[in-house]
Amino acid sequence: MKEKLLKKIDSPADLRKFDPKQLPEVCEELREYIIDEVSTNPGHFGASLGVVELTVALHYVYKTPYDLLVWDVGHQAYGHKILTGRRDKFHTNRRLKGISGFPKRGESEYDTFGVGHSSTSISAALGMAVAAGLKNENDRKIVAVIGDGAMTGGMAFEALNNASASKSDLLVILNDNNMAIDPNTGVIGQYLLNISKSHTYNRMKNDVWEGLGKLDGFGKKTRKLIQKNQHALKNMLLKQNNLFEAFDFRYFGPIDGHDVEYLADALNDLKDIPGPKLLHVVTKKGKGFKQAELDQTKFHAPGLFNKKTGEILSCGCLVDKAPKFQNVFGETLIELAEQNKKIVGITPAMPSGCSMNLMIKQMPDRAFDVGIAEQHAVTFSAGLATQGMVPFCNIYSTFMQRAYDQVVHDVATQNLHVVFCLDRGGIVGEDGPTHHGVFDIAYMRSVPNMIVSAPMDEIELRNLMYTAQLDEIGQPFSIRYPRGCGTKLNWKKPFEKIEVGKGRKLSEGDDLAILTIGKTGVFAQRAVKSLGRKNISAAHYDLRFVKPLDEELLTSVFKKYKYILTVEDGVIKGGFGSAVLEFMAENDFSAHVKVMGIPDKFIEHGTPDELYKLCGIDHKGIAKAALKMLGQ
Ligand SMILES: Cc1ncc(C[n+]2csc(CCOP(=O)(O)OP(=O)(O)O)c2C)c(N)n1
Repeated sequence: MKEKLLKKIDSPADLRKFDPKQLPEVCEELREYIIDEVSTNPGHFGASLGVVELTVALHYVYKTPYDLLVWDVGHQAYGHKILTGRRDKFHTNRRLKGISGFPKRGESEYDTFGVGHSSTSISAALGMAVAAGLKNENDRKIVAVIGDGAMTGGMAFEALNNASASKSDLLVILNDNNMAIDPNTGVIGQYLLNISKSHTYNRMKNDVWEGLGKLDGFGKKTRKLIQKNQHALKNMLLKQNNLFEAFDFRYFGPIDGHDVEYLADALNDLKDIPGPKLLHVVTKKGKGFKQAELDQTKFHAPGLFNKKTGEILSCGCLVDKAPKFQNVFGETLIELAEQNKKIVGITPAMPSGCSMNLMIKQMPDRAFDVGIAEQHAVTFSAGLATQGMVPFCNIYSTFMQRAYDQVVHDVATQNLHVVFCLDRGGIVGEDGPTHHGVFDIAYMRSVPNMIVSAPMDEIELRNLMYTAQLDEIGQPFSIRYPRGCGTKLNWKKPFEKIEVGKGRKLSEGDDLAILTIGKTGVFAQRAVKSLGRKNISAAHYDLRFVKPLDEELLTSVFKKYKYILTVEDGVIKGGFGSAVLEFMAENDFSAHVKVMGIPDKFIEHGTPDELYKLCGIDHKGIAKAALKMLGQ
């Protein structure tokens, strides 16, 4: 790779030394750098490629870090990281002890706001803009960059609404690539496309835009006057027709997001325009890497790939050809929906991620991608359930945090039969603390009426899904399962009903009992074997349900064993182990109980194996804890 200019950029101040004419070359080098790095060290890909020019233009025009740049979601911020002093560390992206895959305040002064979850940028930037006003830092510029996908999240609109009331000096850049991870759903995407394509609209915009471009030659007063008049003109012409103008934002664009010099010019012009404004920038996700442009969903986060051919390399599962849990979910949902006409599927913008795309394709009128809108997804499911449908609402464990009130208020208080499928439960790995699904056991088990379950393997997942949709259930039922591949090669077995609240014994033993929930059962089985080699006989129970607990099973365990280990890949505080301890206390049992799980701190990024080990809940950690408990 040539990298002539890029290697001279150790901070945006270095970038600002270049002539505007050199910016296209910087972009070319930056793009190549991202391709080189992400093909060998996997991460998010297409989104960062799409904003190369925007990133360069922003750091060129604004005086970062004094001016504040807020990225939404943050998966598109690789170029930002590379330009802000992290070029040489970028090969550690998402690796244990390496830099984070998302902006993170502790990592750099250029990362103004920690992200990972969507649709937060306008709120955060507005907070910063208001703070700047209160501190009399009136020269400080605040910019939020938000994608068209993230714009479908309700929070973005809550922030727009509030920003218009506050009149703060804030620039929102709408990075419109007409895609989320999957194609955007709903009218917002279509609306943006319509604006971008409308000739009359663009002619009108250009007139206004050109006028603004000529303002430079005027004195301050005249400029203000012209701006005011143009705003009035724009208001008159556009207000009824433009969503953002209706929020009292001054709307500019749409402009080509891949013309870096033009972008820099436009940003320079906008810098001096006061109040809330929105610049609509049209980009292509995956820009500059053919395969990523062609298959934008696959190249959102493709894993390892060959940068010459674009071929995506295997996921590197330990168990050859074992299915991903998400695929078992996706295929099982269709099987169940074929048998039970009441079943509908709901996903907030993760159809490929959770494999509901299979049902959307096969049964388009019974499966819904509702946009990045977890809260709506849950209440929409609740509405469906009031009418006798059986919604399977699939939300990643971490994103369900957004919709907690909807779970409690709209589903649980009304005891509605909604099946929550929480994908990516437990440690998710390289995405790190914003994405680990470690709170769900605790947050679900504290909700009255909620059944809380976690399968240990794919067959259990199928059977729990089958059980959850039966009419006799009649209440909210949550099933959480992990990221990645399972262990069962032959998982497509006939459905079996699982009795709610019934665990199972997987190994007999005399010296201690290991109680697990979900995936940690697999680790425990390995631990049992290794303990066996040391002549320690450990019993292993997979509880399956955190709520209701299998009280009969627990009673027999507490009667027989003095030493008990509980293991979960969720937070220790308030989780499965806590439930077992509560049971012990309530029933006056006594035993040495060690609760193993995620400690009371945020777990950084790394591979799942590394992080499970770090938390001491992999098979070695479990065996070690057992030995220690037994004084060995
Ligand atoms: C609350 C929440 N839900 C879901 C996601 C998963 N997610 C990550 S990126 C993304 C799509 C974002 O689309 P857009 O904002 O248009 O950015 P693009 O990737 O197209 O640049 C989604 C759904 C998330 N990060 N946060």
